[in-house]
Amino acid sequence: MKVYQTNEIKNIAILGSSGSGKTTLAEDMLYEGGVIKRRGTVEAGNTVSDYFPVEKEYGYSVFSTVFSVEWQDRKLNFIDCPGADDFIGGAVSALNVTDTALMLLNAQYGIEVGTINQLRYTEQFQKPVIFIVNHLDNASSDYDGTVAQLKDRFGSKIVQIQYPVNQGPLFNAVVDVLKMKMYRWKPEGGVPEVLDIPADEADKAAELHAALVEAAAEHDDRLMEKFFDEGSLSEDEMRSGISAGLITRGMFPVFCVCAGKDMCVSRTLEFLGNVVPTVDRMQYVKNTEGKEIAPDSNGPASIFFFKTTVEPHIGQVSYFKVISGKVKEGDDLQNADRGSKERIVQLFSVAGQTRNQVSEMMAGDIGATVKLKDIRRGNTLNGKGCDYRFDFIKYPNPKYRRAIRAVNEAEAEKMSELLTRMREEDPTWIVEQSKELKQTIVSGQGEFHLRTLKWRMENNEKINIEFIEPKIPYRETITRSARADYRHKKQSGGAGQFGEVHLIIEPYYEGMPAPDVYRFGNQEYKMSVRDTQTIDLDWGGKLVFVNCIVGGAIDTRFLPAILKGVMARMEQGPLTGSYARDVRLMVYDGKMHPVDSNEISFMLAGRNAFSTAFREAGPKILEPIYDVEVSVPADYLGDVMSDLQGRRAIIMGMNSEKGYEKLSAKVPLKELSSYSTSLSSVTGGRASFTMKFASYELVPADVQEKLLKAYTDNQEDD
Ligand SMILES: Nc1nc2c(ncn2[C@@H]2O[C@H](COP(=O)(O)OP(=O)(O)OP(=O)(O)O)[C@@H](O)[C@H]2O)c(=O)[nH]1
Ligand SMILES: [Mg+2]
Repeated sequence: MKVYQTNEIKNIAILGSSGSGKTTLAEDMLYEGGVIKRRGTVEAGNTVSDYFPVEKEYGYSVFSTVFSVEWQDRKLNFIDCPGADDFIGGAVSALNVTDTALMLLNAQYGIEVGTINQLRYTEQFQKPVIFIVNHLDNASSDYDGTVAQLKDRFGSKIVQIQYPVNQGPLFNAVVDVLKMKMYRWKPEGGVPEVLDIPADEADKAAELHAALVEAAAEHDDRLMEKFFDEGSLSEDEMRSGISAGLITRGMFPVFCVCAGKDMCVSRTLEFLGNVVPTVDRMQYVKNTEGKEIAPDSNGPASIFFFKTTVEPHIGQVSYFKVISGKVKEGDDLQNADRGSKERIVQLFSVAGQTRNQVSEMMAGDIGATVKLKDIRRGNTLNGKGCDYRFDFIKYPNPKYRRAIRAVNEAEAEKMSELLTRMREEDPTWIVEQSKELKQTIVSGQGEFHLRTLKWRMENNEKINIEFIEPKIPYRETITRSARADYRHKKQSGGAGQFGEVHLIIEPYYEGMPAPDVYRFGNQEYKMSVRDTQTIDLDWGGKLVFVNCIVGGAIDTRFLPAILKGVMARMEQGPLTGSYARDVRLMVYDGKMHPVDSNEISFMLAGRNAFSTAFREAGPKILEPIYDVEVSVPADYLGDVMSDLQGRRAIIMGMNSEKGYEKLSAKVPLKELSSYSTSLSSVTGGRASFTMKFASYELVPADVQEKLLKAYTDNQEDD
């Protein structure tokens, strides 16, 4: 492949709901571009994309696939992205290194929840979008209904470049109102006949052509003037107007294809080659210092790695975009994130797992390399005198978690190594060795997501794993003040131990007044504060430890031991062994023994006095509450709401978004364990949700009771 200059390169993400036909379209483009001689099919498992065993097994994309097509002296770099919500990570990475999004729509279903989710990202990243309506050969194909949904959502920005003359199993013709021609295919697809528009289509074509001319003129003052003067534009002028409209997201063109039969794909490639903006015309990325970095091949060399995979017989393949400068084989570069040095041994332009060697790549280009020693996804390699770093890719929060363990304990370590590697390949995996829950927790985007991990572990790596219910990171706290004292005494031969601690505890809250007078029974305790230590607990919340000892009742050198004892109890709360938080504790009295008092004595006395007081202080369990946002078609709203209410959810609000309702609620994590699966079954996969940790709140009394009982039962079993 020749070396392409920045103004000859276009980077395009292929998006759309699962099953909309992205991988099939990619196959057609590779075929039309002469990269492959025969088209594979997803069913046969022989497409260029979807080459991982798990993708062939499941019949849908799990990872994004990079491929390039040379078209009319342009290099079109495509990234075929998974459409399933669970694999959204691939689309998020792709959108951050490409400039234009092709959004496929399945003409049977129109705008789906998957479409809406991905549209949100194109909006968030302000990417130009071209809509491609596919599956036109399907009996229930409804092109006009789909366009109507688009217009309902985007109004006059939706401009048809083509429309199908017929639909369903006999679909074979499209009218293109930019070229003002009709394209007709033989039933098996392939090279179309290019015909004049037949009379019975003339009016509709003319009307849509006029709308296209007007829309194209709108995005360029010079064209607008010409349009007002002459009422028309040339094809090239229309192209430049459309291109301008694309860049500003002022226009969303609509195309038709039948990817299944490779119909109208070469026409789409032609449009991409002619009209879609090249890298140099797009918004520049910003480095971590907020500086805009122009895709200038004469600039300093800087390449950003957005994807890595591990492939049989070659190991890690690292995919990058040349952000600035150029990269050549043999270059020595510095890893800006890890400080290590790397030599670029080989450079490739790729088509799935096929790699074509190239000698050099210019700013804006997307390629791959192998045999790097120490690269991670998100790293940047720079040439001499360049220290750019980039962190512009933000992945969505996880929404499905499970504890994972190797069926065969002996394989636990290998399993952890593999988890680290898989997280490297898919950034939406979060793997946490939880010291608190004593579990390895994997969090991902959904049940499918985890199922693919299991499949890959068992089939590719031959390690059997099982998912178990993850424990909930509960917290404990107190709701009123309490006093307790404890004497630890061991004086039966050998080194004696003696320590006595008197303390008062109360719930801690920000801005509370200094400790003063406390009344328990008919006794009053006046605190005189000597010293206060405020501890930000690793698990959230605070412990405020106040020395109110008077008259040297306890020597200050024993206070750290008392605190240590209290912290031991904070780490393993008296109720259910969960972390405790938000307590203020005043040590106000005690006793020492001149010989037998030592650290261990006061550590134990402190811990036990604290436990006693804690149990007296109206102890409560707190549970993690998450903010959940569900996007659901209006007709499923009722079911989704009652399902949420069955999960102790508090509905916070609702707003409509074009046929979709956006519901926000506060839901206990405990109730969200398999929410993604049940939401999908309640709505037939037509809804999606996000979740984010919000706060810790007291559990209801009945839940507390159940948790206490479960804990005691567990203790007895041990
Ligand atoms: N009838 C018909 N089937 C199609 C067409 N395009 C794709 N398909 C079929 O639809 C199914 C899904 O196609 P894919 O290309 O895997 O869809 P995708 O968008 O990549 O799906 P994900 O990878 O899950 O996001 C496959 O069985 C294809 O053969 C089409 O134009 N007509
Ligand atoms: Mg696919």
